[in-house]
Amino acid sequence: MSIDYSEKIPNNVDLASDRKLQRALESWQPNFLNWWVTMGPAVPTQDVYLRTAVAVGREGWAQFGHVAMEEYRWGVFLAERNTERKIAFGEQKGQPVWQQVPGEHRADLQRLIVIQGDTEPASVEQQRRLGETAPSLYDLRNLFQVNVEEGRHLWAMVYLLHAHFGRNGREEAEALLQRNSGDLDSPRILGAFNEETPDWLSFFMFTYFTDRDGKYQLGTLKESAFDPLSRTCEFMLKEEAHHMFVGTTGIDRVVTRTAELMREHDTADVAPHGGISLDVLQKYINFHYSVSLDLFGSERSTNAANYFTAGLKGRWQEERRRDDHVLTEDSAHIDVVRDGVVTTEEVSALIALNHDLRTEYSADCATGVKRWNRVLAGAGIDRRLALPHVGFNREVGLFAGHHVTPKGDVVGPDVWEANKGRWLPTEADRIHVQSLMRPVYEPGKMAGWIAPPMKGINDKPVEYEYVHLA
Ligand code: BYC
Repeated sequence: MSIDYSEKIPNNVDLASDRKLQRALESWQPNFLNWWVTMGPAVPTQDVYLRTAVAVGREGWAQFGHVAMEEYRWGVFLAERNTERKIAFGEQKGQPVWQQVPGEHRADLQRLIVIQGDTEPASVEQQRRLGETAPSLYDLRNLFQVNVEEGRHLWAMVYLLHAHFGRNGREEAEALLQRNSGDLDSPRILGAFNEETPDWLSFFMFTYFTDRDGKYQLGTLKESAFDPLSRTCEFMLKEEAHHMFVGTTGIDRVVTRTAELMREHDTADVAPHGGISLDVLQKYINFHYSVSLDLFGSERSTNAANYFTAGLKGRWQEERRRDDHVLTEDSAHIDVVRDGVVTTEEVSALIALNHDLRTEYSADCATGVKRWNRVLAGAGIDRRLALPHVGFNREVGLFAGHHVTPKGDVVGPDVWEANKGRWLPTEADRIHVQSLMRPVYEPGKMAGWIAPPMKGINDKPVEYEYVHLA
């Protein structure tokens, strides 16, 4: 079914045929719009060149055009239903997927949907003020694109809560607008979503590392036996790809500019020349990667085992795995700290599913680092960037409570304290990065700490007027 934009809430779920649900969502809509105005992008615009979903099929699913933010339309879009779809894993493997929530899995499914839903508006809140210091109109446009789509992903989860979880679901949908990133009394659920995104380097790191957790978590929920959840995640993943593109190419461009400045001035200390040094970039990588690893939960998790066995949450690319998809007989190795060193421990594969997902994620993160190092090599610079050890700076899981260096050595609190400033951004680093954040709003112009992108959006030139400011 195509998307009907003449409706108050554009959708491809035939909302008009369910008056009660339609009314419930229409009564949530003003609260969402109010949240967007108070917590969404702070910079006033006339219009922004945005991608809007117009269909859910493979080809031509989106259209581009300048849109006034007051007229932007968020809607409910699910990937097409496959009536043959069967559960791919767990104890009900091979049975038809569920169109309704089974009573026994109601609480767990609701929890997963609420956690997923909570991250979406959180990221918009974290990024609220970035528009005031965008390095170019191209980047400002990308920020809006990411933000409107995170807003739509919130709609996706709210639709599921309203359509399938009754009064409880409606209450949770309200609560999604009431918790706020960093709020002391009512914070967002997961740690990384209460951290600030105070500057554009943090934004690119966030879209590279934290949005990538989104990709992996959505990938596992796309496998879910609860078909509406699966279909909504499938479509969300389509939109998500651009968010990671923003992160990958954003960091590419910072590395490129840093390399240029290093060569031009023959020094690694590019700060006096308006750049971001490789040392600082490495520290930001260390921070954002470690905080994002915490989002995978504990390496040893009975929750994860139960979700899998019940069919609620699968593995990354479940259907491509060559095993029985039930895993009751399988084992896996996870990293643990024992007797002051990092070692591995054999556990049941089911218990290790968060670890499995995290490992897939880490391998994906490494591809970006390779890219950035190619930029450095191409510029004739010997220094390389690297991901820190998975145990570094962790607050969730088996490494929490241990001090692990970026190289993977377990150290005492004294060594940690003495070296923390070499491994993680210091106040001085953040102040320096902040000092570079000056808005550049002239079409085609770039801030001095970042190289221009290779090309513009949707075949438009880089100097295209992507945003008309108010
Ligand atoms: N912070 O068995 P455990 C995205 C709690 S990002 C605080 O280890 P489980 C996006 C946990 O609740 C993707 N608490 O974990 C990106 C449990 O508490 P209870 C978001 C945490 O349940 C950028 C206890 O610790 N989606 O989309 O297997 C921009 C032990 O839990 C944390 C999802 O996460 C934490 N980090 O796994 C926009 C998918 N981690 O119940 C968007 C849905 C764990 O004992 N969520 N705890 O009191 C899940 O699949 C899982 O709930 C988790 C945790 C992966 C988060």
